[in-house]
Amino acid sequence: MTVKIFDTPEVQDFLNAVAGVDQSGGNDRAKQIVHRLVGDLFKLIDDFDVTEEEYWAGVNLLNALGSQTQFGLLSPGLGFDHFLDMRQDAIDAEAKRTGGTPRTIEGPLYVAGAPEAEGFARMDDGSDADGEVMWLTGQVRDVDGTPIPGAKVEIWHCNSKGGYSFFDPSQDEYNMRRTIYADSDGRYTARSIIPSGYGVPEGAPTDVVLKSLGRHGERPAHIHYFVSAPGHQHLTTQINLAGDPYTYDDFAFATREELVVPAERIDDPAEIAKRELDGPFSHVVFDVELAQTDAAELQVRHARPRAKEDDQDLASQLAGTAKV
Ligand code: MBD
Ligand code: FE
Repeated sequence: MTVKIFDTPEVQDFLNAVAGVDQSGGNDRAKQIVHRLVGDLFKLIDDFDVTEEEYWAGVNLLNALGSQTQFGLLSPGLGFDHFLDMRQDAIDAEAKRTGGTPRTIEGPLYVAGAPEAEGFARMDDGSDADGEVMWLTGQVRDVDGTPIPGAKVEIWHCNSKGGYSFFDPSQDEYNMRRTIYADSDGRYTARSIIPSGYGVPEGAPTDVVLKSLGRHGERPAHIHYFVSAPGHQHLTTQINLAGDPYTYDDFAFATREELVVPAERIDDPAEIAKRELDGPFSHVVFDVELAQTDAAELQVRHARPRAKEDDQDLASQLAGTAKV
């Protein structure tokens, strides 16, 4: 087909009308972005001769994604979360805010309001019979190596089946979610279980998109962190456990070399007894370095709809309904 209408004055005028360019009300940035976004899609329809069937199948897919609150899941799958990280890295580099543990994506499964502890917390409720005990510890320091006592370390991860509490209603509230304030030496320690990898639910709209691209929806075993302290840049990151088949093949593109951490199996009875455990465990060490900053807005996590973050906010409540 040779029909190409995008560059005609009729379509360009139409696009301006669609984006409210000729209206006095509304928001200028919204107009500019909608003009660009809709224009790019009009052009794409023209260039690829998108059929009516294809267009309405696309609309249906968007409805399916929305009805299951899966855009927060598709977003990392299509690389948007990592692309935003690449941009933040470049923004930091331009501002000469270098050093510190690298950031990587938050993902859609954080839940605000986890129980708080000082120095040490047990994160799992003991109900996961397949879970192998994990002893997770590290020190929070600034980029000069000085420990940061009282640093706030928020940790969340899934169980041995890949399920996250809250989103997986079979688990207790806040299972494997804790906030630990680092001790006087900047150290935090958690007893938990080794998480398994995560897989996008089979047949879900996100899975449909990935399959159409010949891609899988698997993530390696990983543990999420928010780390913050006054005078330091807030860090959103994750560790990926070494040796997982998906460590370097993450559908969410979150793996960074510096964040791949081994889980070391320990069966020395003295080490077991020291931690008051019943048997062998896996030791995971993750030290964190935070960049310094005086800018208050860089010391806190950016706003985003998050489960239980704000019970007055509908977007926050909606984030908790994700079928993930
Ligand atoms: C996860 O556990 C996750 O961390 C991301 C980014 C996407 C889906 C599930
Ligand atoms: Fe995750």
